[in-house]
Amino acid sequence: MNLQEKIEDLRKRTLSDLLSVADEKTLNNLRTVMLGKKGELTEILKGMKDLTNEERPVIGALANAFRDEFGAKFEAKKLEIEQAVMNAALESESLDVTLPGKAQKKGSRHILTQTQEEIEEIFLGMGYEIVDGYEVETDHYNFERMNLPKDHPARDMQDTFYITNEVLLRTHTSPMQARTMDAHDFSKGGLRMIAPGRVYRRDTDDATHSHQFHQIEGLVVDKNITMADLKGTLDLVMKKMFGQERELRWRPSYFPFTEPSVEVDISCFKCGGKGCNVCKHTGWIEILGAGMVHPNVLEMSGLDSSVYSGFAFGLGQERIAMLRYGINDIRGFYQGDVRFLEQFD
Ligand code: FA5
Repeated sequence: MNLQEKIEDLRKRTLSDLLSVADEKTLNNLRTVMLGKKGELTEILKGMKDLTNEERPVIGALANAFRDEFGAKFEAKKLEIEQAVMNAALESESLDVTLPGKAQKKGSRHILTQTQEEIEEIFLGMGYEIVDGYEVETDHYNFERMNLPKDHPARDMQDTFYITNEVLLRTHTSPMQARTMDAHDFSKGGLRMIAPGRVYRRDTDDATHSHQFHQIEGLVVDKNITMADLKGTLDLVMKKMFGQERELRWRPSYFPFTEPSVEVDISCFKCGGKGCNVCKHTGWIEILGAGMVHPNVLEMSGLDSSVYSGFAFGLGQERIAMLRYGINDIRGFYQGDVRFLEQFD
């Protein structure tokens, strides 16, 4: 076979191979077999040097024409393959926009968090600062600085989870009274703060009690603070939370860290005051404890109790949420049941 025939033979084979190629890898292989370093056409072109002067331009022109023809057909085939790959991908990834969608569940803040933020908003509006406390507290701040020395019988009012003799889970947010008074610079003016947070008690869980719940502590200390300031403040806050028509009852009470002390009850949300299982047949639900800061508590923070006075209160956050939303079992807050929580989105 002379060179001219060899080129023609190679051309026929290659072009027929090109027709049947269906993927890019085989296509590239074909090009290497043809035009690579040791490719068939390359080998033919290498043999050109042995041709006569008359033969060389003829064979050269033939080889070049074939190379151009191959190049053009190669590119066309490549495009065809790419198109086919793209079409297959589009086909397999196609979306049926008429199918029903999957609804994304939207999270929301817990009802206790919403209640806390609402109360914070009211106090912020009255110029109070909001402070954070420690759930793991010392006996010193939880009890001693609250006028409850080690052997004080009133410690039994708050059954305690102790971690060591000196460290415990705080039973109330009141230790924040001592901590904020210690940190406050009274030469620059009085103190008004609320301290929301989680507290722990060895209480038996029932519809209105939990061993772990939330309180919001409030404290105002300045010169000339009186019981009237306490009553006015709590009246205003409770009416903002529950509406003007709700009844409040102020009862004399006892807390070692306030003198005098009061407990504030609100008429039962379930029975409206007639008596039921929620209010233990009294018609009232205790919602907060309060009083005038005991002189000992002020003195322990280095304040002169003949110059400074103050009021303090501790709100039960769950009780407030229960009253506002007619929830009759406190355990609902902690069980994470979305059917319960979704009602307050
Ligand atoms: C106290 O904890 C005092 N530190 C409150 C206080 C602060 C008085 C400042 C004076 C000055 P008491 O134990 O009554 O007080 O709790 C306060 C409120 O927390 C109660 O009125 C009630 O709403 C709520 N509470 C008490 N125990 C539980 C419980 N086991 N589960 C849910 N809420 C509770």
